Amino acid sequence: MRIVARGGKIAAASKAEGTKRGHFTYKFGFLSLGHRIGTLARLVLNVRGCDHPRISSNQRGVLMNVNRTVSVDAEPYSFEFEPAHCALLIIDMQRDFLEPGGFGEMLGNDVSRLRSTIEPNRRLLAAWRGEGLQVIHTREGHRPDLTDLPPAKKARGRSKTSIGDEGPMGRILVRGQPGHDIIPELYPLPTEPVIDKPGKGAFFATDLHAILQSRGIQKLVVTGVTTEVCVNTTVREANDRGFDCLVLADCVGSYFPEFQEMGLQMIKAQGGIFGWVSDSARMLAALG
Ligand code: C5J
Repeated sequence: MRIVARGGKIAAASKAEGTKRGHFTYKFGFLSLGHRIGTLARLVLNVRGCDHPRISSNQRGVLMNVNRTVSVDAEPYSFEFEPAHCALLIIDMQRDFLEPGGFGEMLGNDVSRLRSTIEPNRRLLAAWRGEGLQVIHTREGHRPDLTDLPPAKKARGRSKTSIGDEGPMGRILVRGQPGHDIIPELYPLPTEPVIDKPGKGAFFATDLHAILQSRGIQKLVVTGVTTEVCVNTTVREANDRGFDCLVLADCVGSYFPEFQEMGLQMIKAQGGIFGWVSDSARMLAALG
């Protein structure tokens, strides 16, 4: 068992098996000394009656101070957040939008423009999960009976094959179909909420707002696709509801380079009219 104090983090790591040093075993019954110290630290740090944990335990058993302030280099100026009150919101990283042979490609789009976001998202997600922080995923799609699909959305585009029809990966943007699911590289953990949204914005006709409020989330780090459609719509909805959003440029993608550029410009313009823009390298550096 080792206890490490590093920067803003309080770390306690213990081996699953009792660790023997000479003849002394640090494991007592079914609780290791590491667990006991972690519990004590939680009690001490929560003594002021905070609703949300002041420390959290990540997947490596590391206890980190999630109430420290993290400052990320961003435009138009630094984005600051307390990890306990900030969630990573990953928008619509679905097979039909990103995979070759899916609905996006069927419409004539170059999916490689979206696929370039997978690796930065994967690294960010691993680091975020590693710190024990909150992750929420969204998927755009509809009920199998299409009762939540507005006729206007169905008709838009005048495409021969549209939402609800049989597509290359099952019925297009219908919940439960293979193409509607999230790509394997970023697949949600069972503990991570998945918001099924019928619209472009993640707040419209969903329980996202209630989830954020119940978890004490005030700030969002937003990634996913597409930059100018569901990412922008969600950031604007969040902004109007009082949330601060940071968008990571290399973790959001568009089929159209000019929309990628302008979609990000529009968020950070006028002193951050909708939010902040940075990238995954600067976020990872800030997480430390
Ligand atoms: C689109 C989305 N582009 N997730 N959906 O239709 O941005």
